[in-house]
Amino acid sequence: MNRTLHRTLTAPLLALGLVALGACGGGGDGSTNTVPPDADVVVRAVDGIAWNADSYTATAVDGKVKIYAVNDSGIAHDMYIEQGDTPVGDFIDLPKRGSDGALVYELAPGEYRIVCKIAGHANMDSALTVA
Ligand SMILES: [Cu+2]
Repeated sequence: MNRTLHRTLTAPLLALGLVALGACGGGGDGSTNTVPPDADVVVRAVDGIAWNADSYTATAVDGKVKIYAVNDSGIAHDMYIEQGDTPVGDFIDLPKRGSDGALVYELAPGEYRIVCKIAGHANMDSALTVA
């Protein structure tokens, strides 16, 4: 079912591959999107309606945490930071494979959640611990 998607991705992935080779040590697996070097947290939506980790950690700098999110899966997602059930700041829209975005959140040290609010995606609920 993803045949068209794969075909449209091949060319850009090949082009990006050259760039990514020079920037190893970033995220390891996943897409070849360029991760902002100053990102404190990298969150990847992966196949299986999941984030790529159950928990993430970050150290706030001046109360701020920069979160980069990228869609490495074949379906749409969005990424919200919540404290309890309360959204914090804006969300990052990840409508298709390769979609990405970065936002700076003002987060006091504590426990947060990284969630996707798309119907049926309740599994995408990971912990974010900010020190
Ligand atoms: Cu999702």
